[in-house]
Amino acid sequence: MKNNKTRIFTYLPSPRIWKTLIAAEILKLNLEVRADTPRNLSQWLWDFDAKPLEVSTNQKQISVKGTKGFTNTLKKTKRFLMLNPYGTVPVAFNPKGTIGIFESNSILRLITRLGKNKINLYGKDSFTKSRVDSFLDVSLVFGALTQPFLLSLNSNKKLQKATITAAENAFVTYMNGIENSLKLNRTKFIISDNLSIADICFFCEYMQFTLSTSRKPLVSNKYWFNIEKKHKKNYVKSYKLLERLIKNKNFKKVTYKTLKKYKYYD
Ligand SMILES: N[C@@H](CCC(=O)N[C@@H](CS)C(=O)NCC(=O)O)C(=O)O
Repeated sequence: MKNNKTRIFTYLPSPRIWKTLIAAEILKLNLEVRADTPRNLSQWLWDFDAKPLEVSTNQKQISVKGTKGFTNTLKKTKRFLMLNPYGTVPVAFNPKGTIGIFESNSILRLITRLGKNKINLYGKDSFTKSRVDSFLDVSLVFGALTQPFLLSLNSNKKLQKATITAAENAFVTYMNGIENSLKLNRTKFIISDNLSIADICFFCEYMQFTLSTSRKPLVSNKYWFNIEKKHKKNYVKSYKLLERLIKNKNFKKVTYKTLKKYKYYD
């Protein structure tokens, strides 16, 4: 049977790929998801035809030392790196395996484009779509600036004060913009009174940050504090939006198992 599904390779749970899974749920789009826990993923062949190493055939593989979130050696194929030159997960592939899409926001855009005839989550015209892109871009900047902090919370190396300060500044900058937009435009969602991928991206990027920062660092640290708790009072509208999104049935379907553990659901 011909496979016409978009394929995703990722670790789970991951708020980064939740972006895509939530959009796919809303758009009723079937995806092929190949995934494992972060720990197990280093025992996989990273390829379009990704699979656990023990069942992999004699595919030529390149051993690459993980740099972001993976400390051990990863087995990536040449095809994987041709399709996905930064070598990161999550990654999406067209059904034939000739095009790779990397960066979770770009995968989210892809899914929204594929499902555009069902519900328009992107926006009706070029200006609205580009405004959505603006929010997706600031989310990526926030994610990139806070990644060193999130990774160092789980590391055995000492967390530097400068890393905490950089993450705090990134959180405040990101949240200020979301809050200003909601307050000044008086819209129900970020772009308008309709849900868009800007909201999905905001929800997941926030979750990526808060799920990690709610835990104390592995190695106890005198500079550490809960960044979110310190600033929460300044973001009333943003937290209202997050509360509304968490109750949405499509968000709940994708995130329930993980968020229940963090007491977001009873
Ligand atoms: N901004 C990227 C971040 C992706 C990323 O950093 N992925 C890390 C895992 S957290 C990775 O694939 N690392 C692979 C490696 O270290 O080689 C996104 O949103 O997709």
